[in-house]
Amino acid sequence: MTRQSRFRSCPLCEAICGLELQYEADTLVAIRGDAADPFSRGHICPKGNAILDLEADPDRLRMPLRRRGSDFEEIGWDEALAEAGERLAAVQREHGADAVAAYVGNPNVHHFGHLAYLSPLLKSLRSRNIFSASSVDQWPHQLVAYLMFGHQFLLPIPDIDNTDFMLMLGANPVASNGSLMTAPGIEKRLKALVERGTLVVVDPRRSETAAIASEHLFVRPGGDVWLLLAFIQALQRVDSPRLAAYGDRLQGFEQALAAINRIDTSALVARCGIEPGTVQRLAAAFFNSDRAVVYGRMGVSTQAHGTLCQWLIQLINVYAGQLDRVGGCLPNDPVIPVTGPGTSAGGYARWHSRVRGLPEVSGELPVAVLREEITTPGAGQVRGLFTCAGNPVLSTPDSAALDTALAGLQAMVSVDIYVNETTRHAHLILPPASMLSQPHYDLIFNAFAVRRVAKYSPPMRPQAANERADWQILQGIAAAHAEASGKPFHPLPPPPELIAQGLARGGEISLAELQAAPHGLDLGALRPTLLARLQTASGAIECAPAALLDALRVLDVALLAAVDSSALQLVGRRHIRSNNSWMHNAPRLVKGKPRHQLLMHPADLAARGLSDGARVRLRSRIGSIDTDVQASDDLQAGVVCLPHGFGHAVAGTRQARAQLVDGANYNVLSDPAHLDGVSGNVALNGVEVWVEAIR
Ligand SMILES: Nc1nc2c(c(=O)[nH]1)N[C@H]1C(S)=C(S)[C@@H](COP(=O)(O)OP(=O)(O)OC[C@H]3O[C@@H](n4cnc5c(=O)[nH]c(N)nc54)[C@H](O)[C@@H]3O)O[C@H]1N2
Ligand SMILES: Nc1nc2c(c(=O)[nH]1)N[C@H]1C(S)=C(S)[C@@H](COP(=O)(O)OP(=O)(O)OC[C@H]3O[C@@H](n4cnc5c(=O)[nH]c(N)nc54)[C@H](O)[C@@H]3O)O[C@H]1N2
Ligand code: SF4
Ligand SMILES: [Mo]
Repeated sequence: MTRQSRFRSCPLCEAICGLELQYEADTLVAIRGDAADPFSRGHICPKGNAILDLEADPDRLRMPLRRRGSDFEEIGWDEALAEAGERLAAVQREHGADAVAAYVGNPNVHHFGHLAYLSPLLKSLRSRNIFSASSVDQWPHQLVAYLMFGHQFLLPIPDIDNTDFMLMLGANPVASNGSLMTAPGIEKRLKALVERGTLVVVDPRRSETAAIASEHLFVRPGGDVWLLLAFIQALQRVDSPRLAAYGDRLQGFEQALAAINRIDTSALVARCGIEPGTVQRLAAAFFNSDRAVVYGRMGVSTQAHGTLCQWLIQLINVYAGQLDRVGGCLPNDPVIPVTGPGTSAGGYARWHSRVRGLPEVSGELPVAVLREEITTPGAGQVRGLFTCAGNPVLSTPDSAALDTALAGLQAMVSVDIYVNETTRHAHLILPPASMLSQPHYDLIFNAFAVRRVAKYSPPMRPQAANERADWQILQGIAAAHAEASGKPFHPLPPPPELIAQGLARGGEISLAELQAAPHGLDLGALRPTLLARLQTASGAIECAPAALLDALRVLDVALLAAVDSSALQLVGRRHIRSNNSWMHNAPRLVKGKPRHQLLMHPADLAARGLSDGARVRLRSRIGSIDTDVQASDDLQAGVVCLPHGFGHAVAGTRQARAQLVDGANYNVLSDPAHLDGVSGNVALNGVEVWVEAIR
């Protein structure tokens, strides 16, 4: 049979690589990187190939399931959509709008049909209890962009291909392929940077990225805020001529510097493990580079001072004149605008969670409170849950308690392709058709890309009669919910029309032009647009938001060393063959040596009489898991490292291969009270743990 190549972008991670999918009739038979994609130029990682496994997976749901006792029965689409809407509406009729919560997971941003059609459903629900994976991830980035630039998506992207000096904190793009910097084939880009300039990585582990960097600095988990404060203090030894370029578009800069200068950073080594001399050397090197950027990601966001860290990072870039400058960091201005008129600028503290009173960010509450909102009685208690492409039982804190709480819900409706740790609690599961049968445009990742790029992905194969597209399911539930609640419902047009409308808003390129370029278009490098696009009330960059000055004032003055000396600090890691919690059913990705182990420094092993390979119990303040240790010199002593997304051996799931994968759930240990104080983002990293042998 003849093979035909079809092209689209990969929906599995931020890198949005171009894929060449080879079909025989409408059967997918092979995948490779699309060499003609001007952005990814043939790059592909093991996950991209594992789409073959996802497509063929016998455990993948094809029809809706309805709970019957402890099992599920298959039902038809019309019945499933009507029942989903009615069940959620019934809870709200009895207990009020806030009694239904929603949790929206990471894959939503990778599918146009999810992202664009979720909002009518969430609007119909009108609940304050909206949660997402953003509050175990990038909230500090969004909040700082909102407070400083007036829009949550005015995110400065490091100009990785044009910079000469990059200070990278808490990111491991060689394993993660990027993140808030869409840069396919990033390892090559970083190696090129190391060849022409300097890449300094700050991480408690000598990560895969640290291993290829010009320099690696071990930092104490959660200690970066001190490093960044000392860095700004050191920078000020030199006047910055470039600062003047911002003119009156800079508000509160002197005030921010004064607040920073009041902080005593003399105990730097005790606080973050880095010598003051090192900081001074780096600050000088950064300042003396014509094109330089500081970038911080997961490791500095999902920790106790996430928002302060992201703020200080932007202030450093401003001080050196590198914000909105080629070779520094600049927001992308994508062909479908994500900022400006008609977009949601974000928000902060417009309402608070019922039980703990934590502030809203960008219209959502922190997922750290989901469990308590379900289990704490009273008016507004959550009794129903809608999840879409999310697995909070493995991905969010206090997992064991959340797992129990989900089992007690009055109604739970999930849009998902698997019966997994979370959806096994649902009363209804509605599985969208394969993304390969759907049109796609990357609304978000084009906006975070290191170049101005655009690509329209058409359906790779027709949608079968018994399949429903993601957008049809979300729209179907929204319509049924509206009808059951006596509200009007206005459907959106199908995806291609909506994409065309978005492109028309940008006014740069049409859908027809994109359709004529199946490998995508490269429209050039990042360009300075931030100053012209600021959405703050003052029209200037707000350098001294009150919430951040307050947080700086109360920055913990107690030295971390005062804590229990037998405790270790737990941090996470990603692997090139992992995708959060949900691709462990793909044989291509799970073959080979196990990767779930707790990495531990030999000195920490010896101090506990443990040897490499031992079975151990890992305890935190709120939970404990059993796992295997592996000795590693790549860690600082006192820090242990465990990947998240494991813990599949539980009853009631339907993922036969994943069930056999070794590894326990990290988030049984993560503490819903250990948060970034400003945003409420969970401090997944730097969790205090104790390790003991299992006898
Ligand atoms: N300890 C620790 N915890 C972490 C992290 C960490 O570093 N350490 N990382 C955090 C981060 S950054 C994130 S983004 C979150 C992710 O948290 P989540 O988004 O909650 O979890 P995922 O593992 O991405 O689960 C995705 C879900 O979507 C389903 N799915 C996959 N494809 C589709 C599809 O096309 N349609 C639908 N409807 N469903 C689909 C999968 O079956 C799975 O149920 O985890 C966070 N949790
Ligand atoms: N292969 C693979 N790729 C992925 C994913 C995946 O699961 N697997 N997930 C995707 C998702 S949803 C996201 S959000 C991105 C995340 O992508 P990245 O932001 O690159 O995240 P990580 O790979 O978790 O790297 C975080 C690093 O921070 C370090 N760290 C921990 N605590 C601290 C600290 O206190 N200070 C400092 N300076 N560093 C610290 C960790 O050791 C780790 O090396 O990756 C995406 N890409
Ligand atoms: S790097 Fe990301 S986008 Fe590229 S093939 Fe791998 S999973 Fe897909
Ligand atoms: Mo993420």
